[in-house]
Amino acid sequence: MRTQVAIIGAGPSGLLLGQLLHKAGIDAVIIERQSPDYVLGRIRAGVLEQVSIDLLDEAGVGTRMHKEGLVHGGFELLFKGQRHRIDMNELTGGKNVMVYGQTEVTRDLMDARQAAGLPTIYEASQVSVQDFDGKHPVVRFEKNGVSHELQCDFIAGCDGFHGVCRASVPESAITNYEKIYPFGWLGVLADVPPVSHELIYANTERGFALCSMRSETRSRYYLQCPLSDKVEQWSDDAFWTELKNRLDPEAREKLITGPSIEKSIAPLRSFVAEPMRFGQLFLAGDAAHIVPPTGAKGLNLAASDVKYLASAFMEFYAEKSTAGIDSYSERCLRRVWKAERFSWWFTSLMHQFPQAGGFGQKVQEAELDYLIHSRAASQSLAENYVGLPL
Ligand code: RFL
Ligand code: PHB
Repeated sequence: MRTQVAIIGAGPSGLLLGQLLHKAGIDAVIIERQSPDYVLGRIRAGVLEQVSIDLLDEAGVGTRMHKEGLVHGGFELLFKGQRHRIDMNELTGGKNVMVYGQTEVTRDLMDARQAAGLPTIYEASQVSVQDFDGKHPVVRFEKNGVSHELQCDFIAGCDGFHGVCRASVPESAITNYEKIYPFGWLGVLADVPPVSHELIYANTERGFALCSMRSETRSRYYLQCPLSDKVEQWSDDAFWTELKNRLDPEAREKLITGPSIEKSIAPLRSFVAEPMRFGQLFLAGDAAHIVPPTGAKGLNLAASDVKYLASAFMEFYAEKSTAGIDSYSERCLRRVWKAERFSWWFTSLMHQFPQAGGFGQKVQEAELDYLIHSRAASQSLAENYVGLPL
């Protein structure tokens, strides 16, 4: 088997890259370890920046997003029992975000790929990437017990944080930067109307809470929890009771509860691998970097990597230029580190840290107070939240 670009991973990064390359007439094969249903069953991000919206449009998969996605021009910060609105739209000169779940983005990309008859090999095992330091990289994998070899010009490592691509790079060629947070997020998805029409980020003495949504009838809520907690320890009742404890009186009153349709705990981590290119192997999305979800940047960073990578490959095939390829890592990392900084800062501001004590809580409240009363500070938050320009 031979193709121009072998894409490892059919998450949002891999599927979006595949679609953009297809539009540009570049052949790609996607190799994915899991089944399509497994990929669609992972409940993750929910907020798209304009840059991501534009890219999904460019890939020709934006129709349902524009119909069903919810445009948000602001969000609320809750602290000391009161909510304060950050008017993103006004503070950024008219910019908004779109609330549209990662599951739906993935489904739209999968449908488009299938409709175009493009090759995706699901449930591939023993995937390995080889010879990417020379001109003839190879991907080897097994499918239904049969070994296959895929020859290509380039390998795109879109295989997430636990994938095989980053792990295949010699240790001496890569530098990892990492910060682990001493808590996780317990998330619940439920078919109940959202408590408010905008997102609420809550800093409370009991820990952080987030009220988000997927539609007018489906809510996504999160609670900061100890890393040692297990999902099985959290009944639906216990979740709703704790969420109410972290909300202001009005939201507590309005909150509609119901059976959870998904419940999971995710650890929080900041991580960057540098560089993002190794010969003919390019890392994109979670394969190269992780942000804690507080700023909703993970999926959006994946989208901007893919934009740079797709245009680098287009330049190479259309103009025989390696300029885009050569500057890929540097261009991505400039944006990545800004999103890392923002996600770390917003996480630090909103969560309870075991060691911080009363002093830490007071400093957070002072910063939140500053944030809502200083236009410069709210503007900086809004500008980062809607997404920095490419
Ligand atoms: P993905 O989505 O992890 O997809 C990678 C794909 O690669 C496959 N794979 C392999 N395929 C072949 N061979 C191998 N050896 C392979 N190893 C792995 C995997 O099965 C998978 O299908 O990475 P991608 O495409 O870069 O997309 C990135 C986004 O998924 C990610 O940034 C966000 O979801 C991060 N994230 C969140 N971001 C937000 O903005 N808001 C959130 O609320 C939010 N919640 C989350 C999250 C990430 C989570 N993870 C990764 C644990 C919640 C969780 C639980
Ligand atoms: C979500 O809806 O899953 C979501 C929204 C905003 C975040 C993180 C997660 O900051």
